[in-house]
Amino acid sequence: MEKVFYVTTPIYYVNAEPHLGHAYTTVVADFLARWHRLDGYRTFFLTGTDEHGETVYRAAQAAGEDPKAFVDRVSERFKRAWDLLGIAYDDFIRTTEERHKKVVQLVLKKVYEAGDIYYGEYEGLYCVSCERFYTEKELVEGLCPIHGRPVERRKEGNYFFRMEKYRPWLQEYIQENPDLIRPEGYRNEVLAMLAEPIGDLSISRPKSRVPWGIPLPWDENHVTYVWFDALLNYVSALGYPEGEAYRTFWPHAWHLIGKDILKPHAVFWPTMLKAAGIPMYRHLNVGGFLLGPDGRKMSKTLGNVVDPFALLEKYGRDALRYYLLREIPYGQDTPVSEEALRARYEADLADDLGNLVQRTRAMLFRFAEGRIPEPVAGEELAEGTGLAKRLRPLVRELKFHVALEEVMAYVKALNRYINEKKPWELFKKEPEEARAVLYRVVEGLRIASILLTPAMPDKMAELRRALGLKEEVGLAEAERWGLAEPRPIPEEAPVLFPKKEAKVEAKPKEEA
Ligand code: ME8
Repeated sequence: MEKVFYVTTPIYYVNAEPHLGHAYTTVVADFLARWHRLDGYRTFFLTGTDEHGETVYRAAQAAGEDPKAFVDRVSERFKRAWDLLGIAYDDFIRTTEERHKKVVQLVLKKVYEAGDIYYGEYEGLYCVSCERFYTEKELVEGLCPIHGRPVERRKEGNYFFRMEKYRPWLQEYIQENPDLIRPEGYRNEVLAMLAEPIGDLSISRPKSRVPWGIPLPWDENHVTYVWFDALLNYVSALGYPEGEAYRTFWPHAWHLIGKDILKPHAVFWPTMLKAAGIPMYRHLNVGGFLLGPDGRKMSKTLGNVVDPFALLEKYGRDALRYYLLREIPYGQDTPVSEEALRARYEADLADDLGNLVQRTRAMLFRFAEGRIPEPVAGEELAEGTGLAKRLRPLVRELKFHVALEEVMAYVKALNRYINEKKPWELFKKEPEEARAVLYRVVEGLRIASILLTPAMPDKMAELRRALGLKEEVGLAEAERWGLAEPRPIPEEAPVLFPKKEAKVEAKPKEEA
């Protein structure tokens, strides 16, 4: 079977600046995309911005800007953040683009003509920040469970999608595909939701109240509800229904989301797909929340966000990427702070990995004439060639923190190997043996650098340059021993992870 991989992030609302929570989900997607590319998969990585809906419209009004000018400006901020983080997406979709609007209208028409959309009156409790209605039961002490804000009682004429009709099908589908929603806790949450009626979904808003959205093809007085619009980005970007990319990648789709948007992705989206005759996605991967300095979900509404731009400037993109992937067990709520980032930086990156490169280079100059020595068999360090095989399932099961821990344990083993073999003593009596030890360490670093590339693409390229290794092309090269060729290493190389001087705390944004 051809190896194909399609990964998506949520498309982010452009009502405020990107923060570390958005960065996290996007870094995970980028890591997965790079990992699969390195492993020979045909890969497509999609991200983008969600630009319609009431929240965005109100944010534009509050900024005193025309909505289109506003979304253009904020969408650029997301692009800029992703550039700074080294996010190598294949496409960036914006829901205000023609290519997307066309698909939303096509799907609406299809579902309408099939009789799954009807007109009715809706009354309920609405959270404007979430862009959704809540039932009494879902509220926490009468407030929105996500934002802790009062909800509004609303009544209006809407078009409805017959979502309830598809509940038995969806229940069965999730039962039969136990790995559809991961980690498992979230799958159980969804099954619990589906154990009771889910009702029909209001999919339109009167234009008189929300003039910012995609008009319904059969009724110009209504615009499409932002979720019915936004979810379709995952297929519109691939050129649904005819596109070659759609046919190739859609059957392999992995969605990455935060748990705040579980219901739209696990309930609305599958029933929409079913009604439109589009096959299901392959996996819904659900991340937990990054918690702010106050221990609550980091969110722009709560004002406790950590600014990724400041951390990027101070620690560099690869250290930030590494920290997020290494520290956060995927799916679990995890506190994040500059202090913890700094601790990882110093221990894992500067002391273990960076220092290993420095001392290896120094010894190559002292004992091997500044060259990679002649290849020799691997001894115990050859176990590094088995790492790729161990990491593949860990990555596919979203255990990134364990995968990175394994590679870093190997890096520690390389340091220990040097300490035990003491090339500086060996060199006096058995210079050949000293060079053999150094060769093994260089090989170990070559292997580790390949495995760490999806997390730290720039630094690992730098590491290979510092050791005179050639650019690697695939994970397969991490599975073979002895590929480092005897040749000179560069005289000069920058320190990979310089130690940081001053200690500064990450502050909530408004204080920064
Ligand atoms: O919900 N911890 O957009 P959004 C971890 N437009 N992840 C976090 C986070 C946190 N504290 N805060 C945000 C929307 N995220 C819709 C999506 S998709 C068709 C439409 C991440 O800007 C996480 O991935 O509110 C979450 O699901 C997403 O940002 C929500 O981004």
